[in-house]
Amino acid sequence: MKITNKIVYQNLDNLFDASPTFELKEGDKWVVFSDLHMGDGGSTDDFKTNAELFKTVLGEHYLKKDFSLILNGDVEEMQRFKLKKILKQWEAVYDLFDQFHKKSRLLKTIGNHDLELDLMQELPFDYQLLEGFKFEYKGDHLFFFHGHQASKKFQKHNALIGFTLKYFANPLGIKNYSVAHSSKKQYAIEKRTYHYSAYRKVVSIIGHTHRPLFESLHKVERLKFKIEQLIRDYANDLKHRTEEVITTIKSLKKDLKKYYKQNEDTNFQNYVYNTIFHIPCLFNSGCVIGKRGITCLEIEDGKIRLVHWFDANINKKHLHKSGYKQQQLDGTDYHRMVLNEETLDYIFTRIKFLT
Ligand SMILES: [Mn+2]
Repeated sequence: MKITNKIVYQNLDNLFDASPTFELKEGDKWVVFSDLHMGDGGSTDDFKTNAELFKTVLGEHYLKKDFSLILNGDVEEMQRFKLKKILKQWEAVYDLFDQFHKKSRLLKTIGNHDLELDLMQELPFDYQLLEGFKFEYKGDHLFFFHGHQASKKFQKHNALIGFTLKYFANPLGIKNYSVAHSSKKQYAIEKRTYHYSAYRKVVSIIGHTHRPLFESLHKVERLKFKIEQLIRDYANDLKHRTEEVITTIKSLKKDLKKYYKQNEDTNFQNYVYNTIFHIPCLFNSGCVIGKRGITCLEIEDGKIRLVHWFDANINKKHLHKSGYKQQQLDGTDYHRMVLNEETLDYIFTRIKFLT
């Protein structure tokens, strides 16, 4: 069976319709993490590197500030590790999840690396496991799902295996299916989700590709905008004519050039997904296992933010970037940096007028 884009869109539509809806109220605070890939704590456990950072940020920042928690898939790395070992190794993390579940709220979606959870008679935790869900905000919708549902390989696998056995992965090679390192696959998944979301006039929030997106913008565009903005500030306002701003512009330019060099195979023109208007309908929380730290999305007081958390001992150069809101977590060397921020009202207004 050939999987066409049309089939993928139909499946996303089915998922949208089948997903439960929760109301997002003006004062609600949510943080979205995805792709933790928790393992057994050994040398091949990708989660291990940022585990302390993650635990601290979750417990000392978000829990204390009364955020509710969204875990948007691939929390457990069950393709490579036994669930029992994961649960035991990261007991402290599961304790934190439990605290969110009891104190405020926790919503967890399934990813392609923890699909087997769906087969279990009884989950090892108290909170529900959803394939997707929606937030209704003033009549508009934010649609949360992990993102593998927009991949053709995954759809093909589902179609072949059928419903009851769809998650017995091994024989068809879905087991080692990972898009995190393939630029082309990442782009195809983003593009389909972008077109679907624009058509449906919703904001989709995914993970899966490990690539943070804000208003359907990839790092490349976000860096370009940031550089332009700093130059504009520098030219227009004397108080912005500082060494710090000059250093930041230089370092952002360097980042951008480096990125182009590392991804020569990629057509960056395509990052705007080939539509006449750019629709801010796709967001991606990135991942918890990033080399340079953790990215996440925050939804607070009607705003959405892309946030980067990092350890200043490892990523000193981030400390000197201006033009970004930064904040140190008390008693730690961990820093929170806001990469982008926008109101949901403005985002949905643009979606309404531009689609
Ligand atoms: Mn995934």
